[in-house]
Amino acid sequence: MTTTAHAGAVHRDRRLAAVDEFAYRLRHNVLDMGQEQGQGYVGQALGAADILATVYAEHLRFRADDPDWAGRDRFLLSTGHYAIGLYAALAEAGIVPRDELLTYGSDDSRLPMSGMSTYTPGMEISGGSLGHGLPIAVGMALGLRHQDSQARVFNFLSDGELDEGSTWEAAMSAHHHQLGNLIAMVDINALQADGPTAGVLSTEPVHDKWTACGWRTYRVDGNDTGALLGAFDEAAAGAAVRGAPAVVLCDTRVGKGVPLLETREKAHFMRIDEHEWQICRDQLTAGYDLEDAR
Ligand SMILES: Cc1ncc(C[n+]2csc(CCOP(=O)(O)OP(=O)(O)O)c2C)c(N)n1
Ligand SMILES: [Mg+2]
Repeated sequence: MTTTAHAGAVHRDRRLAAVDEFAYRLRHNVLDMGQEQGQGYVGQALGAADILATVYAEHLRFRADDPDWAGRDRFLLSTGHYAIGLYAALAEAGIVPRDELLTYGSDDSRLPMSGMSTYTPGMEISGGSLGHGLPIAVGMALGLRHQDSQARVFNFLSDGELDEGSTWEAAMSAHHHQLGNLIAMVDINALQADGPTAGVLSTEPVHDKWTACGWRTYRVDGNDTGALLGAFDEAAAGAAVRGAPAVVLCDTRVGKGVPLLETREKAHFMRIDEHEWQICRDQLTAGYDLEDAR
């Protein structure tokens, strides 16, 4: 290996370690918040933790002490029910104080169970009515370009949102307007409220559909941080004020990192018994230590 190649490999290892650490802490935050309510969308947040960690630790430009900084990249959470995952990431990013996470879902908290932009710093939109995130992202990306901004728009969607016609209208218009400042990601956890995605509405071949809409498309194992980092690096490297938008399709596992929850039957909205939370924490920690030892 040449010296330059060696330096590059060391740099990549460091970045990967930062993402893994971020994701691990994020997952613990999710368990802490989930326990406060005893239930919630814990499985999705654990599954999407590696995606959120990759974006927040390595790609998103923001100022933790000034969440409304005009030059920030916008992170749009379409799926309001994933808010618990975003709060966990915002705490690791330094935008929300970690102590505040324990107010999750309680009266007067800035961290309601479904994401509200007026309540939470770093929450750009009030998602939750599925299929609206990408259309809003298109408008924002257009608006930023009109303002000569270099900021990019990141939009997080779920696989259930691919059932929505508005998502595909937005996908086509992003290409039409050549929104190269738009990077979307889809959490393909193969699950929806009514059951497995494949049974509710078959949306495959998803890769081909985005490509046909004119997007630069990447599909990766969404729980493999090396693959995620590579895909987001490429997506971001090709980003431009004008050009093809990019999407990273991420196949994830609900409950990832906590075997007890990975195999849960009712996974969309999980009820977790009081005695199980510590088991979840122990399993998460054991899995991380094992990875570390390899
Ligand atoms: C427009 C709209 N229709 C229906 C719902 C009700 N709903 C809430 S979550 C959800 C499941 C959507 O699929 P996905 O986000 O993939 O589910 P998950 O992976 O979290 O189980 C649905 C249908 C909604 N929030 N918005
Ligand atoms: Mg889903």
